[in-house]
Amino acid sequence: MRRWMLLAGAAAAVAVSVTVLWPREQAPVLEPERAALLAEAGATIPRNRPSGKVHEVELVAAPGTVQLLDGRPLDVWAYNGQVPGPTIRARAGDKLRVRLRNELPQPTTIHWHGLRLPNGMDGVPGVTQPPIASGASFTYEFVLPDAGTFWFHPHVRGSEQVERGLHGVLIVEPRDDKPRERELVWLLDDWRLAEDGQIDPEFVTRHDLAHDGRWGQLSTVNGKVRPTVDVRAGEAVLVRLLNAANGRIFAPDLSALDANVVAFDGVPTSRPLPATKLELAPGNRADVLLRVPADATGTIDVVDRFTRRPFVLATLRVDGKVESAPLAAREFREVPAWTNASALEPDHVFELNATRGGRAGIEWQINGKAMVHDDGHAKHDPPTKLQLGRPTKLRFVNASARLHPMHLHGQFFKVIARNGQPVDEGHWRDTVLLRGRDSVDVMVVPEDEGTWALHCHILEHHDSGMMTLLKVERAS
Ligand SMILES: [Cu+2]
Repeated sequence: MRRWMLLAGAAAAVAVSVTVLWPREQAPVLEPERAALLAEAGATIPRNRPSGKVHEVELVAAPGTVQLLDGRPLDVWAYNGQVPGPTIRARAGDKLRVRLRNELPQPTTIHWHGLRLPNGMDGVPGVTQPPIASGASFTYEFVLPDAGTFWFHPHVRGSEQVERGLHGVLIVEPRDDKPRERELVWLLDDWRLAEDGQIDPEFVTRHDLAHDGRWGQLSTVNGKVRPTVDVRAGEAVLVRLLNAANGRIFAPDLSALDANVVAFDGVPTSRPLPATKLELAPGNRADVLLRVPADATGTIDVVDRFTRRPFVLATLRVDGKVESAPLAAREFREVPAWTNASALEPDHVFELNATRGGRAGIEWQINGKAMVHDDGHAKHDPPTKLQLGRPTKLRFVNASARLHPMHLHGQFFKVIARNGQPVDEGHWRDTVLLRGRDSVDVMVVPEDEGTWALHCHILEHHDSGMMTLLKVERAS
């Protein structure tokens, strides 16, 4: 414990260059209780200033064949012929410029999951950009304000395109070059295969919609079933975990290791949070700093325990030993407790439920409305309006018995209550899991203008209508 406290002390000394969010004349005018919430420490998350550097990437989305799972040839759709797609590593403050060429038999887009970026670069077809037709190209370009673990994937027919293999990790490195622990990137996914061993081409089935989306019979780490990863006794390793599955929730058990979550959904936590009940819904990321015990030998299995049938996700093989060096200093972030917000009435309530309708007979809705958009053309009602800079309380009410990981584009939010009980998770999120009949309150300070998607990240629920729009604008 003492070691962490020392680290937290060191963390305060890590300099972050930030931009002022609003020029004084544009600062939001707020009633006193909201102004107090905005004034709470950490209520807005600082951004790295633009560095002036550009990081260029070429991506081609196309059908292909890869050696995956147990090494068999598998027909996929892939970025640059790889599943997972190429890991993009850029630096906070740099501009990322990605030229995407669509060689798929369908239109596509890329959504940059968890990033704070200009609305026009968010990749939501029919809302922030037209879908990119087969054979066409589009260039995404934006500054990376936050160091952390993010990912990218299509926002057109995600239930098919993400499942067929279109997804990749975006790691934004901190601005400084300080030495850090060895890193592992673990993209978690699952696969529903047909009898011929290929990806089952029945997407968004009635069964998927009546349940928690498409759950496959094979789970993988970076496309491999139960990989073995070499570690050394006494070694500290940062594992960047990401759930890219359509529907499956992962709960990796890291209790055999001294493991702490140091960032969640791309933002540093307020302090190291013991990774004892780690749960990753589709879209979630957790950076876990773990220490292999100094006396470890043989192998250590990392077991998934979300369902009643635990299975081994990956095996660590202890090969050699190192002197346990002190952990590198890292940045933690003040996260507002926002305890005074529990008494506030929610500004907006989103009820989640299903009804009969749609192509497969079940349609998922938010407040009684399905937003159908799977062909890349969105039909929707006027968006819910949020005021720029105003701490806003959103309530999700799950009127169904199914799971719904709710994802908000372009902003981070904090969970402040679950089923009426105040909660302080100690970290920000962009995706929060609701179990059946759950009610969850979150606070968000919208900091970027534009029309942002709010949807269930179970891609079958999403593609059958479980999405709505929030429009962030300045008070007039
Ligand atoms: Cu859902």
